[in-house]
Amino acid sequence: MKEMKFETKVIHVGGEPDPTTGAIMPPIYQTSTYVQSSPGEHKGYEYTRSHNPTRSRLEECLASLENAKHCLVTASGLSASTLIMHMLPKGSKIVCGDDVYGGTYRLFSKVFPDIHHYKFVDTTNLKKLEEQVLAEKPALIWIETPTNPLLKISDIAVISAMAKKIGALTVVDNTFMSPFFQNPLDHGADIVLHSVTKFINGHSDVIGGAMMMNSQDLRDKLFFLQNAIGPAQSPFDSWLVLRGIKTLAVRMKAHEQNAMKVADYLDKHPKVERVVYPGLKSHPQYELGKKQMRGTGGMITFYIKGGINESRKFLENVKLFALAESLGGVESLVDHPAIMTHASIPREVREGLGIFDNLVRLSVGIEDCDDLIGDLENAFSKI
Ligand code: P1T
Repeated sequence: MKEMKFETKVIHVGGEPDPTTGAIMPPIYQTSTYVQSSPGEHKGYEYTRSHNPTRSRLEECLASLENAKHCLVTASGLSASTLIMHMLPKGSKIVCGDDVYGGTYRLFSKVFPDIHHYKFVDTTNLKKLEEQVLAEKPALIWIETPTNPLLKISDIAVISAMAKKIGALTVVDNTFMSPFFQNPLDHGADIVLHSVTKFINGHSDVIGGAMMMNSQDLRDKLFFLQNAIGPAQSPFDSWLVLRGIKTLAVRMKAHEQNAMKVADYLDKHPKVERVVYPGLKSHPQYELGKKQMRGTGGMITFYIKGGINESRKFLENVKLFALAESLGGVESLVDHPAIMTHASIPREVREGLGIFDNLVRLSVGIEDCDDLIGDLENAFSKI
């Protein structure tokens, strides 16, 4: 059969009817363990921390969406990141993008600094990055692209090639684009990581993570650690993601359509200082985005004219946009990175990057766009 298109894979890979009953929806194997006929003789499943048939279906689907040979689904995005860090020999050097999710920054700067050495650098500046990589000789380069929350775009192909030259691994956190808009392994990355909690699940009812890779060796090392350390996703959560993922393609198109209109609206608004959205020509890496992404996604960051008081007024008055951490669900969310998702980054570091008190992040949902813009307009009128 011809290679299936994305819209078909999300529904059919891992979504095959149950062979024993014909049930069109896969069963939830809500079990912790599996019966063995003789010690060590089983049907490939021993214990749900290591394997579960519902999770295996999700892994099969996610691997196909990232054009990967393997996928491991974990209990959260951060637990996937943790496993990658445990895979590196003690004392490894890691070059990490300077603008990453606050929880990733916290993990690297507060949990692992006694084990590894981290350098946070601007991975959009390739010349400077190359100098730093050649000087540091890191074991791993970690990029989020586009970044959370500033939506900076890094060149996956160039950075992966740079890493390969010195024998380093490249990890790309692809959470913001989802596999629908970007496939980092196709550009040379070694591991692609997702917070499944976000667009992949899409319904704000699951926490999960995933790592996709082509190397059997990387897969085996990470699988060993997942089993040994224990952050496995529950069968019910895997089933919910299998359900949510079926609409990933239609949802991503709708997120993008709405986000483009909202970005245009904000761009013209007299109370907005600056809008950052990969679909706006004013985005500093607009051309690179067009080269490595198939779309521009549902995330927008903008600066309100003023400071914390103006931000608070705006955030207290939105109604459809819920003021909450997280992103990527069908419903629109709004976040204040400095106080909420990126609070664990020290103020001077945060402000050095451009995460000020007047920065607002939108996860544009798939509601009617006029209703969303009406909600924003009403909140702006209260400032
Ligand atoms: O929340 P968890 O599933 O553990 O995923 C962590 C994570 C990893 N990578 C990126 C790019 C992320 O945005 C996140 C989680 N982010 C939020 C909760 C947030 O509101 O930004």
